[in-house]
Amino acid sequence: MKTQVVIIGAGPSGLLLGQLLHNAGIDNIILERATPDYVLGRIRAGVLEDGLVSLVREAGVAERMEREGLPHDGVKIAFNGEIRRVDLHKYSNGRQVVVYGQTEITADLMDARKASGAPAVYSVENLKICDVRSDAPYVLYEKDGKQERIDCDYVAGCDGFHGVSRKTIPDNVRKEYEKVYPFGWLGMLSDTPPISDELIYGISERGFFLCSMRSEVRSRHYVDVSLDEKVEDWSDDRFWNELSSRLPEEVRGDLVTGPALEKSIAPLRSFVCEPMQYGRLFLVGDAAHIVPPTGAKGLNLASSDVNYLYRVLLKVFKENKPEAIEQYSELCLRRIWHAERFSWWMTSMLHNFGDEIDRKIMNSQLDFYTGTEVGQRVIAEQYVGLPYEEVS
Ligand code: FAS
Ligand code: PHB
Repeated sequence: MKTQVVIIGAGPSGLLLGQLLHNAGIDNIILERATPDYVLGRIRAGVLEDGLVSLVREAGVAERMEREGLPHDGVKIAFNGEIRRVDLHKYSNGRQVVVYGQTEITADLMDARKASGAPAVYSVENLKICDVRSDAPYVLYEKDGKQERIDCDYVAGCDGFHGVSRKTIPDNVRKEYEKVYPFGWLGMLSDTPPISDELIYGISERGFFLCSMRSEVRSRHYVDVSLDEKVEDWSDDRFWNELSSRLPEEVRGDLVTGPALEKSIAPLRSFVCEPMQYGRLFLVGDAAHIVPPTGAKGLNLASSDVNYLYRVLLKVFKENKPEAIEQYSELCLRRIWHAERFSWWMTSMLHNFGDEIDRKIMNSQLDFYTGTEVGQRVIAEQYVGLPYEEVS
């Protein structure tokens, strides 16, 4: 088989890229090692930057997001027992975020892929990326025990942190940067009404909490836990009691508890791989970078990579500018490092690292950045998302 772009991975990166390329008449195939149900079963992000919202609209897959997504003009931050609101709309020059689950976007993109008739192969095994330094790369994989080969012009590695794409770049070419945090987030999804009409991030004596949502009747809550915690040791009651103990007095009475639909612990890390391309292989999304979820950037960074690779491939295939690929990695990394810093900064302010003077300094940072116009602007600009650069 021959195609123009092989996309490895059918998470949000792969599906969004595939839809944009298909709409532009650029042939592509998506190869995914899991089943569709497994991909949809992973509960992850919930907050969409305006850049991602625009890209989903451009892909023609925005109908349900427009109908069910919740536009948010502000976000709340609780510390020292009080809650302060950051006016995202005012301090990002009129922009906003949309609360709509990654699972929903993935489902919408899967439906669009199926409706388009463009190929997506699930449950592939032993995938190998070959000859990416040549002008005729190819991908080998097995499906139902049969060896398959796809010749292509380019390979998009949208296969997440544990995929094969990043490791295809030789060790002596690849530089990896990593910071592992001494805690994880225990998250719970429940069909209970959110405690507030906007997200509340908070830090208490007992630790971090986040009260988020998926709709007006479905909530997503998080508390930070030590890395040796096991999700099976957290009953629903234990989770709700811990969350309640971390909430400021003024909202504690508004917490509605209920049975968990899903519960999981996610470790926190900052990670970047440079460069994000090697010959005709491009790394996209979690395949190249990871952020602690405190800044709601993971899915949104994947989306900006998709935007850049899509625009670069449009130059290659529609304007006959093969040299356009050279700018991909630098374009992505400029925005990635800003998001890495913001996510690290929000994590450092909103978690207890055990050092008393650190906590006092971080509370002073929270007081300044939530209590002044200039401080709110710094948070709002980054939380809503820095603009995408033009692709030349
Ligand atoms: P993904 O990991 O989503 O998708 C990669 C796909 O490639 C997977 O379907 C995988 O099965 C497939 N794959 C892997 N190896 C393959 C191979 N060899 N062959 C074929 N396919 C292969 N972000 C936020 O913004 N907010 C959050 O709250 C948040 N919470 C998270 C919680 C957890 C537990 C995790 C792991 C991540 C979280 N993230 C969050 C980040 C997350 O949303 C990612 O940024 C997002 O899934 C990135 O999408 P992809 O780049 O498509 O990678
Ligand atoms: C979520 O709703 O899952 C969520 C929201 C904001 C974050 C992280 C997770 O920063």
